[in-house]
Amino acid sequence: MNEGKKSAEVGQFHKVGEKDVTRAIAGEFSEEFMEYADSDVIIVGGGPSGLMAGKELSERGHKTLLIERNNYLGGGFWLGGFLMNKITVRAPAQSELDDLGVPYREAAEGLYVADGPHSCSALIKEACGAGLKIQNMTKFDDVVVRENGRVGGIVMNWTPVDALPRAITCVDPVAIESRIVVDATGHDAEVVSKLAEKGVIDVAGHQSMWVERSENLVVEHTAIAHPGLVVTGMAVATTFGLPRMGPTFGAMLISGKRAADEVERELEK
Ligand code: 48F
Repeated sequence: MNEGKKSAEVGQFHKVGEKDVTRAIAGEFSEEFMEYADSDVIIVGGGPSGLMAGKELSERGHKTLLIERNNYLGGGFWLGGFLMNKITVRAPAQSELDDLGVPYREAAEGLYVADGPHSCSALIKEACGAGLKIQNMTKFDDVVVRENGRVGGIVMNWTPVDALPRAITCVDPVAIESRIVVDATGHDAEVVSKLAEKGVIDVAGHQSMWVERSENLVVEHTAIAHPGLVVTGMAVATTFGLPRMGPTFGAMLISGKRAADEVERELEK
């Protein structure tokens, strides 16, 4: 019998001190933090599009770090809409659920419905399994710029620090570098909007809902938004003034894949 299994069965855990637990966590975290302070790709936002882009890039061997402001990953993928935890995809995107091993049912011709928690956890598992590294509870604050305004990384701070009123604390953020940054922050398109604040880029704002058109358009427009910056998911609709789509997720998953292709083309230059 395997020794670990035997110990757990009899309730005898290995003797380890509190300091060992602390050192294990802090040591592992700082080693990874040091390593990924210089990445091939930084993805901002851990919703369906960011996770899919991260899974693809990691599978293809690119050193990729995903930043997420929340404790949890998944963004809007846990819930479909209106606090009802079923998600939909339109054909042909059910093949993405097949690839993730998620069961679904045909609700109407070409429209498939699946369980939100099952779909979201399967994507997270695949992304982490592919080697994607995650920095959660971390909020994107600003971009790092290089020659000709090219994006060369991000400025970030811990979410709890960022949430504190300035009157209580002022803690400078830190910056990390990458060859490409991906804006996967959903409706707010936070990275693109930060460049817009400085007058570097225009943000059109997304249009009213029109599911028939929006999914195709979001995938088609998934591209470089500015040198060094690729945009994916709902951030594409906000950047380029496309209609929103509501609780259907096929375009988010396929846009994430397309973003990975765009990033790869840039990395090869
Ligand atoms: O919103 P979100 O799920 O974006 P997405 O991948 O998918 C959109 C759909 O969920 C849905 C839809 C179409 O089906 O309309 O809304 O485009 O995930 C965005 C993630 O980015 C994180 C946020 O917490 C969420 O998990 N995020 C947003 N701003 C920041 C951030 C920030 N400043 N720093 C770090 N993470």
